[in-house]
Amino acid sequence: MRITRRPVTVLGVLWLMAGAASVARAEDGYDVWLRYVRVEDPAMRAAYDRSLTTLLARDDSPTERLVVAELSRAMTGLLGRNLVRADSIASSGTLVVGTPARSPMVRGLGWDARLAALGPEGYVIASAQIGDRPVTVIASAGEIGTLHGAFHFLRLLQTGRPVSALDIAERPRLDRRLLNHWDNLDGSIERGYAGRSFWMWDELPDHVDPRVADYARANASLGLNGTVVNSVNANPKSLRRDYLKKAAALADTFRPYGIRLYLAANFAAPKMLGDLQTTDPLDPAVARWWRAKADEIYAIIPDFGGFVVKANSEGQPGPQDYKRSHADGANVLAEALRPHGGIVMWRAFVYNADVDADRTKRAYAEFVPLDDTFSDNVFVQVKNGPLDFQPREPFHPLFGALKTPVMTELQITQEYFGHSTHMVYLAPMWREFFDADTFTRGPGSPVSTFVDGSLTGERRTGIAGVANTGGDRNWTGHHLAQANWYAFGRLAWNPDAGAAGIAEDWIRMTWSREPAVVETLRSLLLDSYETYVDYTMPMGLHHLIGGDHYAPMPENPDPRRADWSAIYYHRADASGIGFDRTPSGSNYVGQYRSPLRERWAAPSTTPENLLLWFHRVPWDYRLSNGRTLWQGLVDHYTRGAERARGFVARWQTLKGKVDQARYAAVLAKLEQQSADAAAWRDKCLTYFQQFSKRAIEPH
Ligand code: GCW
Repeated sequence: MRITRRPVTVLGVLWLMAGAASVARAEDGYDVWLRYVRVEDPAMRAAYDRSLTTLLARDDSPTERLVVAELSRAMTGLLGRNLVRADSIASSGTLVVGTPARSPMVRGLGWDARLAALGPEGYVIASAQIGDRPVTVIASAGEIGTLHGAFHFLRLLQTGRPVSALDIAERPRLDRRLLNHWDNLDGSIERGYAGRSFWMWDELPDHVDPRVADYARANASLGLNGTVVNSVNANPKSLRRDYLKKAAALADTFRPYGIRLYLAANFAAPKMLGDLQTTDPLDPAVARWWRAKADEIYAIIPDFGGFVVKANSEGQPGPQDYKRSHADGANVLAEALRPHGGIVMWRAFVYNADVDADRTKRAYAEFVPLDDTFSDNVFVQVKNGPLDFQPREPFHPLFGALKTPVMTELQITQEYFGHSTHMVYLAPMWREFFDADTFTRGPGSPVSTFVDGSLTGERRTGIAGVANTGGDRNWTGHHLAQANWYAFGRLAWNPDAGAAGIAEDWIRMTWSREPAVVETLRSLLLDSYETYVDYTMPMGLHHLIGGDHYAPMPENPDPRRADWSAIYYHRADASGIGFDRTPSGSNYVGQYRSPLRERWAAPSTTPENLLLWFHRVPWDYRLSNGRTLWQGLVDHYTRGAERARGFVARWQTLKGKVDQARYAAVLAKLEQQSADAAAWRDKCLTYFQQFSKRAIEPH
């Protein structure tokens, strides 16, 4: 390459200065929401300068070093200067960080009981007075809590919030907050749309890619505390000694960030790794194999979290291959992990078209009778809805039904949401899920209270998000899809957090604190979920896709299995459309408690956004707004496609207000989304019109 040096012109200098003052810094999305861009607002600057002069924190342990490094990086970015390190409180504006065990200053505050109540991951961030000096304290019973607290404190600065009169006490509402990676050992990622796996198995354990630490840092900033590094469609090799050593290198990198490593286990591993003739969970040799395997794992990874298992699901081996139950299967692994404190997350994503006329019923039918028979370190891992991460599903009837601890599974990667091409902010959907009333203890028993254990007094709680990250420079393919990783983490910490507030924090940290940017981008994000539902699968339609799970394919008659097709779900013909799940149909509604089962058994008392999920109705069925069902479908599809088109113009108002590189990348994605939305509308309406035989006349 030939490099020519050009003299710097006056114009060039002016341009550079203008650039420095605005947003021209080159951005590629790698820094996610931890960009630490200079605080420009003079009043804010002055306030932060007063509150933050000195840092009193130890850096003798790996986690302490991370805290100090993070604060230093952040202050250098946000304030343009580092804090002065001190070992006593010599000036106003000291930031004190630590645990009572390691910091005499924190111990001296007498907060031990309060900190203990918040647990080793929780923290207090408080303005306090030490001697006659005003200080800010970030304290926790555990070092990981100080890391979480530091990230929370930095969020306040990044989002432009005051830090002078703080009194924050936080503890995670859920105990286990995991990402599940569907990464294969060959580097491919099932349902991954952001490049290849960044674990780089081939290079492990000798070389750990620096991205692994950056990933752990991003997760720690959200308070996540675990990660399953391999796909639930598990290659048994991941349990082989050489792969365990590779996993250990990842675990070592995660550890100071408070993140534990878990693995997906293949149920047939005892056989497939070549040792045994059977994997029958009741065979003593099989139990011995798992015990030895667990002992081996903990010798290599002392804080190993446990196994997630996909068994007897979509062709995966499982205990039913030996006529044993899911509980028999889960328990043999659980007993092996028990002495070491590990858990089993046994997935409830099971269905069997040969048995059920409606596959959504299978998990409940299978697991409710087994409740009470699982070992106490088994969680049943349940997807938010009973089918498979569709744009809109009712909450899975196992929420509120099981006594066995439940691990909630959400999907962050946009398998059914336009992959990494469509902007769909998923927090509003997750909010809808958490807020849904299960009626487990009468009215006012939302899913969130079941998930966090407060409804039943359950202490064993957890949530897993199927990750949307990959080796793409910006991690998630679409710059705006980072918001879903972020939102998942915030909701895992507090499942009552609001979708709008999370979006606003994320925008301020990731894009800009300028009100026009915050407003525009927040409204775009918040509109995106319902818009996506409108132009793809409104009113409770589902699975109108083919093999790639991306393009509209309502005509899809999957020859492999009926319940992988689209026609099986919409059932459109001349008389109407929809899946009858009432007592006169599959009676899936019978799996819910009263009054839901009665309410959802009649079209008139079913929310219209789930109408065709529960009912088969004629094309002229009257909606609450007086339009017919057919007209309603036309309205939804039309509105969705129009809104998606409008996203482009709304985004264009941000030109020059956000950095050019990300601006252009997002614009290109939104243009594609707009075209795809029109295609969805046209494809679905013309397809269904063959049956409805009615005109396409939007309102
Ligand atoms: O969502 C579906 C996906 C499969 C996935 C499966 C599961 C990992 O299409 O790719 O397999 O669910 O959750 O097990």
